[in-house]
Amino acid sequence: MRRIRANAIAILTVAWILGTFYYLWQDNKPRASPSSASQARAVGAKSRGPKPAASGRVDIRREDRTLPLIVTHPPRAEQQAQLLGSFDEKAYLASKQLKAGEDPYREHAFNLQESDRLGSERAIRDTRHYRCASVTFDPDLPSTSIIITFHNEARSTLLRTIKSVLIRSPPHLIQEIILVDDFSSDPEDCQLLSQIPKVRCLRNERREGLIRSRVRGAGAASASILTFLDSHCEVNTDWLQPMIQRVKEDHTRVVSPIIDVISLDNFAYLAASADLRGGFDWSLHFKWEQIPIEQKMARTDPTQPIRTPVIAGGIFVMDKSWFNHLGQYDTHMDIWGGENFELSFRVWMCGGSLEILPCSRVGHVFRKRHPYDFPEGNALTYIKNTRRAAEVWMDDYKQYYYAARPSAQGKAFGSIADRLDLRRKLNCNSFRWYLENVYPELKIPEQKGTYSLLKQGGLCLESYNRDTLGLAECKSGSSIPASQKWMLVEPQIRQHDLCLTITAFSSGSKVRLEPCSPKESRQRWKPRGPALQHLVSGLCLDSQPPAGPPVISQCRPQMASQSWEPQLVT
Ligand code: LR7
Ligand code: MN
Repeated sequence: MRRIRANAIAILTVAWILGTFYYLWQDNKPRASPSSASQARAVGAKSRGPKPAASGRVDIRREDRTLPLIVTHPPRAEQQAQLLGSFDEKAYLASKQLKAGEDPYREHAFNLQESDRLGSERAIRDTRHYRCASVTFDPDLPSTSIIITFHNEARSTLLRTIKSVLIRSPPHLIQEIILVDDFSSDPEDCQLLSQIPKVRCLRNERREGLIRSRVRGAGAASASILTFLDSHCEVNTDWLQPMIQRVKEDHTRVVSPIIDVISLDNFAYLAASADLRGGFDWSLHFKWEQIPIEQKMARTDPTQPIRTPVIAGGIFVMDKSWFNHLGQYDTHMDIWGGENFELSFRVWMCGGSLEILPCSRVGHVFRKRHPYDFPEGNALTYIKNTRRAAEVWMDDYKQYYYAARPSAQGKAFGSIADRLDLRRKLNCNSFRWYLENVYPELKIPEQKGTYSLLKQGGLCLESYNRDTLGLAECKSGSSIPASQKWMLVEPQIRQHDLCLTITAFSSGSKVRLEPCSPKESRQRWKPRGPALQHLVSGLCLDSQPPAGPPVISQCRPQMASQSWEPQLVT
């Protein structure tokens, strides 16, 4: 009897182990989505990636965690005709090819020869996490107007952008593709493309820059959702549905894809990391940065959106009435730059949110220089645009922008009255709210030359270590130790990145140093006469006469033990 029971337990254990392995294997197995297969069938076979096996299918290594590339035959002639209408693709491309001996980088700051060689479409690797293929979408997603502004874009990259959209999007989701030709030298670059079904072409009478051009495109859009793209992109498998889904669920979301890299040299399509979000430094320079570690740890599902403090700016989806309600763009910004900060601050501060959707991937040709001219000069234009963003949205924090970009001071930026009005009308949050709730990782810079001693008679507040503070004889000149130097940046009292912090909210609680955080209410102080009052508890910094370790106690600013005379250290 005992033996039978032992055998049964052994069999059950083995079955359980095998079952667990099968489950894990299923979960890790790369799967091809039906839509990626049918879509790839419509795509040309000019892949420069790994060679397909006899089945036409290339197996990507498991660690890649992406879907297999499916390379099949180019679309049949009738499919092509349906897609392009009367448009003569060959003639369009042939009339603008690179001439022998010409520098292929000169005109567009990427290798035009390679772009032309690729032609108007090609298969690209599906760079999504394999789990994206099993995400489902509402059957009744609303359609979108695609808006592409361009100034002297190469014909082959522009056409590839458009065709990738037509080929890799469910047709019923594409209401139209609006091209805004920002006064390119050859009006035919745009005009000829409007022979493609769904493609419309608007041409500016003069150079406006991408900001006013996008506003014009958005104004002409007939769909309820706007999708902005740069003019040198290739959209990837099922790029559109995740973005429209998120915006349909909540119209205040503004969403971006992960932006893959198309090499400016050989046009290889390279997967970008899925762990990045948009950030910036105080000079308003955009950068990709790692998702904060706590958020990364909390991400159990790789298909989930990533909250981002700012978007790169060129590729995003936004509800049209929300775009209009929030004030479109600042149309006094010229040519290029800064509009992504202005839009990002505005969206967050005025009740919306920004996210990157990892199941949506769009390739973009990143360049090292601008291939076009700036009528007012590149630097001045960037300063004008970012100054407008800082002046309207950054409140007192704009001082850090000016400190990081001293050349911005005194430069013209026009009137911002209408944008300030807009901010008031929309009843937006403060920049401090944005820093605390959206971008606490952006550290307040230390300002040089603003250290003070905090004097009480001949004694000075000193930190011996993080936990122990006291009063010690004030030093002067070059012998002042760092432990006596305090930076008074309201509401914080700082020593480098440590802040004077109360340990509890009751009278008699000790103070110590803790890493500064704009969210931390135990670090907020305010001068009250000669005293330093903790904002939330209302209690004052007190050295417990005579000269004991400082605590907080009921404010009696006239008392010597609560009097802290700041003395600037030069
Ligand atoms: O005068 C102009 N008129 C235009 O229509 C200048 C440019 N443009 C067009 C241009 O043809 C292109 O289609 O505007 C688009 C953007 O110009 P790019 O490609 O020279 O800009 P970029 O890719 O270097 O810059 C990024 O930041 C810009 C800040 O103003 C814009 O927001 C771009 O859209 C944005 N691109 C992206 O976000 C794609 C990902 C790159 C990153 C990071
Ligand atoms: Mn671009």
